[in-house]
Amino acid sequence: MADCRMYIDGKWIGAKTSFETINPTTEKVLARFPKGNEKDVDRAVKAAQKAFKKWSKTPPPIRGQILFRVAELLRKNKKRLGRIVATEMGKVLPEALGDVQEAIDTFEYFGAEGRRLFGNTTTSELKDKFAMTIRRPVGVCGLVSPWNFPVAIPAWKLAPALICGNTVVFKPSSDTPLCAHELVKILIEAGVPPSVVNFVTGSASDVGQAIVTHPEVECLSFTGSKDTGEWIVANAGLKKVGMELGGKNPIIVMDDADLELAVEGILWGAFGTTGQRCTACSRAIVHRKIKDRLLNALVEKAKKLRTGNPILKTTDVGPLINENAVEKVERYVEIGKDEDGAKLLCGGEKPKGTGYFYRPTIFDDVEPDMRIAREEIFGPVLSVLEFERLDKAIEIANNIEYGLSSSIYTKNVNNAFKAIEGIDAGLTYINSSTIGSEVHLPFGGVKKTGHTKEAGIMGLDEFSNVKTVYFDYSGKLQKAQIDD
Ligand code: UN1
Repeated sequence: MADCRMYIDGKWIGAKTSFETINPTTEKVLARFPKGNEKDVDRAVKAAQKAFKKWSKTPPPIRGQILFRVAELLRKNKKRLGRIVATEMGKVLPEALGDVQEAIDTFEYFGAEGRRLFGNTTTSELKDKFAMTIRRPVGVCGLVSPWNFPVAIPAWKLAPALICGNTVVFKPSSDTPLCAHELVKILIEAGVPPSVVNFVTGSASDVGQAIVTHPEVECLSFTGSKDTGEWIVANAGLKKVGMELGGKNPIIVMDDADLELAVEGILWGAFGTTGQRCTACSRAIVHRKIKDRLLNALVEKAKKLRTGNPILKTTDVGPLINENAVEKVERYVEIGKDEDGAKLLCGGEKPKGTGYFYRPTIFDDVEPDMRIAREEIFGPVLSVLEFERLDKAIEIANNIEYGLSSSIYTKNVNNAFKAIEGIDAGLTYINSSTIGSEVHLPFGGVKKTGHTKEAGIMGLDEFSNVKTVYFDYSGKLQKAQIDD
């Protein structure tokens, strides 16, 4: 069993105590990691601060070359890393390889930003005066990442943070430290200078809290639960904070939709990654006229999905991340069964044997105000709701506190545009599922999902400060708003 280390101030180091990362398929220990503490965070922040001076002055195209090398090494190691993702996180191998691919794309995208990092130039009200904006690094960034995209989401944060000239303290989820560890090793091999990236493992209450409250951390980027996000906002003081929190993402299916396509999209959105994406489809809002037909096909296919070892080609749905996740799903299934009127169509149980598995589960006749229609379950549970008019479907879609992803299946272009305009969400897909964003487009939500955009050009905003520059070459005092 691997005994792994943290990476602080350019050195791999251990700690007095450790914790274990578990394979959710076998429930066996995969690796041991140091349980870092406040002191480790402080050393990491000080090291990052020291490294900031040089790194922030390194020309962005040179920083970009290092990011390209990271992408290259990720590509070289894609198969190996994909297997680690599938083993430690539990998503099926093709998706695990996709996770690594998303990281490759991200490092390439932001590597190329080294030759752009555009600001704006504009006019001035006054003569002989020039005005522009430039991007400046923020400083030491604390990156706190989740387990569900254990390579891709750290990449979403690391790549833009580094290209903008920041140095970082990176705390991975304690459920997937091994994936993060492999990524950090690649960053170092690619030539990221010592102390520019510091990697501290340990609990949220020790390491996470110390990062969030550290006075020298200027910027925080967090992806995870709403409750933790709220705690961070309340405790981060005046740091620049980026948040990507939960979702309860709807797919609306109109009576004019291609039903086969809609069924595929719902299955993929609800049960891909075992429902453990912020973008997972957890509500299907279906037109009354076609609901029975759609549900027959959906339930038939959901029943056929095979749970099992994510490495095997014969597996469609891998395990949940840990025992707590299974308990949470079980709790919500009980809530669903107790909610007056909701009908369990399939699933609703744990298959026998080892591993944190749960059968793909569908509830019909769910009403918009039921808890299973409003709260994030983060597992393979789909609630089906019914509507007759599109404006009502949009109202149901919006009847939640989150606003991350959404989708509509329709052949009518007017319906599509009404959904684009009407649904309160950061993403709306037409005739495809709620999952599968691409790295060169902004990703993020509205409402209680948080309002940060990651990825795409807007992904730079989280990790840079815009400076406005006025350049007066008139040689005299000119007064804006006063002089002609
Ligand atoms: C997440 O679940 O937090 O759009 C991220 C998608 C992926 C990213 C999901 N590209 O489903």
